[in-house]
Amino acid sequence: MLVEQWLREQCADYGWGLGGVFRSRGDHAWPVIAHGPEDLEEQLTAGGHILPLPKEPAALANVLEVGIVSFLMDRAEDVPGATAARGTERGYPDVEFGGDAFGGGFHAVDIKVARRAVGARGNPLGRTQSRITLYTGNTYFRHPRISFPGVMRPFADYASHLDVLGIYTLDETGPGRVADLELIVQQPWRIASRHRSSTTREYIGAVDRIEDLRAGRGEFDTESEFYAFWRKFPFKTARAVELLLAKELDR
Ligand SMILES: [Ca+2]
Repeated sequence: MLVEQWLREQCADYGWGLGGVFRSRGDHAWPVIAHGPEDLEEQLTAGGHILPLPKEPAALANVLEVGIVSFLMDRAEDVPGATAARGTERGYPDVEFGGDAFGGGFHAVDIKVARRAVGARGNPLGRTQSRITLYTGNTYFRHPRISFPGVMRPFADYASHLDVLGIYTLDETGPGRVADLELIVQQPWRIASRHRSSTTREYIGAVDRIEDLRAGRGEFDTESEFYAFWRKFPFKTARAVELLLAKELDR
C-alpha cells in the first residue's frame, strides 16, 4: 500500500471537530444531559465551558497540527503491519510511518497548516496568506546524510517524504476559529516554489495558489531539479552545521 494513497483516503474522512478550549468550571445546573454532539456543544457553550481557540496563526496552526497528527496515528493503529511515531515539536517530520504495510522503510509525513488569504470584504483570494514552509533549508535538508538534533533520522534515510496541508479560513465569530478546513496530500517537491517563505529564516517556500497546491503544480519539473536548486541556495550556514564542521576540523 502506498503511504500517499493511504493518507489521501484518511484525510478525506477528517473532520476538524475541535470547538474551542474546554474550561472545567462552568455556570449551569447539574447534571448535564446531552442528546447528541450538537446539543452537548450548545450546552457547554451556553454553560461557560468553552473558550475560543487563539486567532494568532502560529498558535492556531499548532492546535490544528496536533489534531491531525493524532487522527493519523489513530488510523495507522488500525492498519496491521504499520508503525507510526510522533516527531518532536520543532523537528522534522511531525510523524513517521513504517512497517511492511507501507512497503518497508520509513516515510516522513509533515503537517503544514495555512490560512486562506481574504480580501478587505472577506472575499477569498485563492491563495494562502503566506507561503507554506516546506523545509528548513540549511540543516537536515542541506545535509541529508547527517543526524541533526530534533530530526528522527537523516533525511536521506526516508523512503519518501509527504506533506499534509491543512488550509482553513479564519472564523472570527466561532470559538473553534476554523472554517472550511481542506486537507491536501502532496509530495513537497511537487508544490515547491523558487522562493523562500521567510525573509529572515532559511525556509523553503511552497507555491501559494491553493489551486496549484491541490493539483501538485509547483515550479519544478522533477524532484532532482528541486533538490539541486534548493541544496545550492545560498542560505546562511546553520549553527548546528558550524559546530559539526568545527568538530571534524579539530579532530
Ligand atoms: Ca509541521
